[in-house]
Amino acid sequence: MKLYDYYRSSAAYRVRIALNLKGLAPERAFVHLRQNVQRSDNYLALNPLGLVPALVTDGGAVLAQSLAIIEYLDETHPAPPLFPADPAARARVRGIALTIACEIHPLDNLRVLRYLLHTVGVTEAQKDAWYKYWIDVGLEALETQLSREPATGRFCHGDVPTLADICLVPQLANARRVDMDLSPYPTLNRIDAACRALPAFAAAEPARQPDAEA
Ligand SMILES: N[C@@H](CCC(=O)N[C@@H](CS)C(=O)NCC(=O)O)C(=O)O
Repeated sequence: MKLYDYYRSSAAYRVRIALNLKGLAPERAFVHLRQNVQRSDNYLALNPLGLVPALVTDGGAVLAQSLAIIEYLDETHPAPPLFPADPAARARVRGIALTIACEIHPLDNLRVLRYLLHTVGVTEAQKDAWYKYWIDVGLEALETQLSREPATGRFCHGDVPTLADICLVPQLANARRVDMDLSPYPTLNRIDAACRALPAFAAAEPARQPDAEA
């Protein structure tokens, strides 16, 4: 397998965590997002979305979308499972993951921020406020949900890491990178700390990747 990755990509960070949990170490290629390599002819030929991550499977299929890639890894390498067994529990885990992957992350993607700055013409300060606003809206809802639902355990769902945690940790890392105040989210912070204490999560952190920059 080959993972197209970028250290600061939170969607790629999700896939790195899942690979580590599964004990998989594919070949890696690094796509420098701030230098716009995702829009190069070579990369677009591989992944017309122009986004990372992409995973080339052992069979040569090119997979895009981090959640689809993680489900593929879970189906092809079932241990340890990244979802609980019960259908309602699985839906809860997917719901938490999708709150992050659909309701927060796309609004703060690099291409959206660039559009706001260069086409809409907002100031840097307005762009930063946008970025933080959508993270806060999503995290507030997640904090309420996770703090009151009994299914929440040491991790987002029970005491074993799932896809929900795989999405939460990179999103909080993005928030910390822009110095957001995360104190209103004690449940999310507690789960984040429990995850980051695990070697699979720790080894996936942006600063520990071969393409990391200061
Ligand atoms: N929904 C996609 C999102 C992928 C995505 O947005 N990746 C970002 C990095 S986290 C990217 O490649 N951005 C490049 C850009 O915006 O130009 C997934 O989960 O894989």
